[in-house]
Amino acid sequence: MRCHRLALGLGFCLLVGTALCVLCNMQLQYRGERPFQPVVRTQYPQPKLLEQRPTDLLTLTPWLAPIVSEGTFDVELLQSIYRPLNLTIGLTAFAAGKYTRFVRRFLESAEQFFMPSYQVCYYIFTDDPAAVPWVPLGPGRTLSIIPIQKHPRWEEVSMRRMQTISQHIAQRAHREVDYLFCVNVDMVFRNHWGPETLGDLVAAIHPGYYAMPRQQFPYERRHESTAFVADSEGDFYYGREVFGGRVDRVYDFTRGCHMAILADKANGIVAAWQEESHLNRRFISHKPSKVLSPEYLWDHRKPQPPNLKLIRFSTLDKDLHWLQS
Ligand code: 48C
Repeated sequence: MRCHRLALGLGFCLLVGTALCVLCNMQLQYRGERPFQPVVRTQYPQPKLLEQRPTDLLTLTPWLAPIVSEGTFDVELLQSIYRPLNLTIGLTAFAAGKYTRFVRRFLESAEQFFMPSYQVCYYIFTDDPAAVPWVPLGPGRTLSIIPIQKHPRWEEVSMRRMQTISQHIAQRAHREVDYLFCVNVDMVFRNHWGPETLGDLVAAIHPGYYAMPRQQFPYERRHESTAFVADSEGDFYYGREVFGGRVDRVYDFTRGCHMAILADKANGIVAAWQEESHLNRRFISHKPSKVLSPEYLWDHRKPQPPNLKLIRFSTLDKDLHWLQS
């Protein structure tokens, strides 16, 4: 009798469940969203809770954001999930003054490694459009050269990036891309950079401070600055060379940083590491939903440590003497 009731109950639940699923899908379709798409490739290793990861690096932040490094994701599985979404990824870089000389190498390496087989919009901001070289691009990949004002001091170029990027998103990029990454131009892609990096708000751990206690991070420590960080605060020290996310989230982020920079300016203060200090302050209160390991932001002068399996994006050898002359 009890079994009979149980079977009836289960049958009823199944019926209601199916009806709810159909309704949900109808609602999703009604709102213009696609119902859940099954993953094309079904053969991939089972996730095992008790199995040690083949890496020494932390894989999850205390607020449950993934920390991306080699060995934490399956490239093919991610491709099968993200490729059908037909996403467009933006990539901004600034090339003012002598920094236009880095554009060719930057773009050529991006063509080789950055989101291959995706639609990509490169946005190069420059004060000298004629100096930006023509680089052959793959299908579905475009380059826009966006003129900016000349500034005599590099700190000014660097600081203005938050303002310029937020304005560019509001005016144009929000219509053209789904995700946007903002990176330094005097760097080069050296290995695959794919959909594992996509997230709502993405930060990259600075290669110089990943093994240090937070009290030693070069945060702005003066209370007068809006970038102030107390000794007891901070998660990772993030680099200004790489950040990104969903285009609307990058808008909020860059606009927030720009407002904080303006407030400091009004008080006659420039934060210790300019916009990097503001970026770090903001990532403490607006935590990134995905964190990139230093594989995605490396300093070529440092030897590759054993727990970094590969370097994907790193600084270039530069003639600093010539750049600063
Ligand atoms: O485009 C320029 N021109 C400059 O004269 C100085 C900096 N920049 C942009 O700012 C480049 O996109 C650089 O990658 C970026 C940040 N600059 C630096 O971090 C240099 N090491 C100073």
